Amino acid sequence: MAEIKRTQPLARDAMAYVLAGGRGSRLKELTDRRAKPAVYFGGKTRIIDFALSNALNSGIRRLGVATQYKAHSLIRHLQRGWNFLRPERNESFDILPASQRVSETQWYEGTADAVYQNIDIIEAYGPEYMVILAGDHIYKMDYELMLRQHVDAGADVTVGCLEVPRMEATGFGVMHVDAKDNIIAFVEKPADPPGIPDKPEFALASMGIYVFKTKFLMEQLRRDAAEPGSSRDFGKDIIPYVVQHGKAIAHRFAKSCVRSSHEAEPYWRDVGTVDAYWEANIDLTDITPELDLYDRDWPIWTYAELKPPAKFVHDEDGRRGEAISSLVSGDCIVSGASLRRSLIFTGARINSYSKLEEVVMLPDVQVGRNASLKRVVIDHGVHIPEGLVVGEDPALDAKRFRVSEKGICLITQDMINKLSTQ
Ligand code: ADQ
Ligand code: ADP
Repeated sequence: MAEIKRTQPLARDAMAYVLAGGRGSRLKELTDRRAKPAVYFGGKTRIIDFALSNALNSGIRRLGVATQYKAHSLIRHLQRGWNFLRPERNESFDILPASQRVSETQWYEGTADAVYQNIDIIEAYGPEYMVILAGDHIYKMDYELMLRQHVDAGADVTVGCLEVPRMEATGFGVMHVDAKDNIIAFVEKPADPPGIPDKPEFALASMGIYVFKTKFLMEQLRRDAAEPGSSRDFGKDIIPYVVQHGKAIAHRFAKSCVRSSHEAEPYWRDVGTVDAYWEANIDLTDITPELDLYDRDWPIWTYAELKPPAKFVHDEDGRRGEAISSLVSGDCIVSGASLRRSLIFTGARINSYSKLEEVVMLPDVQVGRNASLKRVVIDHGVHIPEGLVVGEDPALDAKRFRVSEKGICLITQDMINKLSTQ
């Protein structure tokens, strides 16, 4: 009789290691006090919840998060929301701030250093595979399929990739592949990105996510650490080296993206600029958005306080509090104000005669009476004064607030405080 072999998903032997130390400076004041992975997205979640939920939904039960830049808000979120994995079930969750564990330098030098400095912690868990993830993208992906391709191909590294318009690829690692998706060349952030041979207007861009066998990765990190002049970075150092000296393969995002029945196209967004951030959030107000947050097969976990439901009330003059084509989170009160195509995080108070259109409002914002806000992003905890009008006079908006290329206004409390002195 044939022997029955015990098999288990590769994800059970993997650790997901999320790089969450980057600043994300193109998000302007939204990342003045918090790292990009801690920025709110979609009404309840933060950006990092997507990579972590993907790992969890893929079956990975060991998670590590390397933090660095302005990490307090991120660490607080992780501690409150993600600390449920249990060592006695062979699970782990580690927050790994840059802390001079190995080197003399205070910070992680580059993304590879953010793993290298924690080698001992990772090796103590003994995962067979490492799934290295960026903590700053919005997407749903099953990493088990990427692990499977890595193992089946006998690769040294597997790099997640997607097709992007060629001229948008200057901010990515760009690769050349052969017919079997072996990576034959990799250039980090090329000024003139090479196109895909049969699709010259597109380039194959690295998503900044990698699968390695742990043993191989650690060898590479130790080798790189002894390399003078290395910037200790995956995109600049480790990946180009392995492409040249080993077997590197490309894993197409389209193969393992997880889509609900509503989603037409694979969804991946960087949300790295105020315009992209505003647009991706406002897109969620569409009738059938490109990203389905209501997908019960692939839930995006987060930390959320238990709060009372959102409430819409008539004001004392009988004016309706209403929201059309909008997402309104718990603990919000909309009183005699009207909202259209807006996304409101928890704890908002929006008062009479105010009109909001295409507004992304982070938690705990208060809007005074008679305000009129169009195409804006409002930071956490801002108090919008009575009668403030934004989105009607571009020249005036530019004097008072941060206005993006596409004319989206970003409003922070510091900017509001300065209004009274102008
Ligand atoms: P970049 O987008 O430039 O390129 P990078 O700044 O290296 O990304 O950040 C990658 C991830 O690591 C982010 O999640 C960031 O928060 C985090 N990070 C950055 N510096 C860190 C540090 N010192 N410690 C801990 N975490 C840190 C990378 C790749 C490209 C690829 C793009 C895709 O190098 O090849 O195309 O990601 O977005
Ligand atoms: P979150 O990102 O969780 O919404 P906040 O927006 O309240 O948090 O604050 C972001 C970060 O800035 C947190 O780390 C917080 O401790 C810090 N912070 C908040 N207000 C101030 C302030 N007035 N001065 C300095 N740091 C602040």
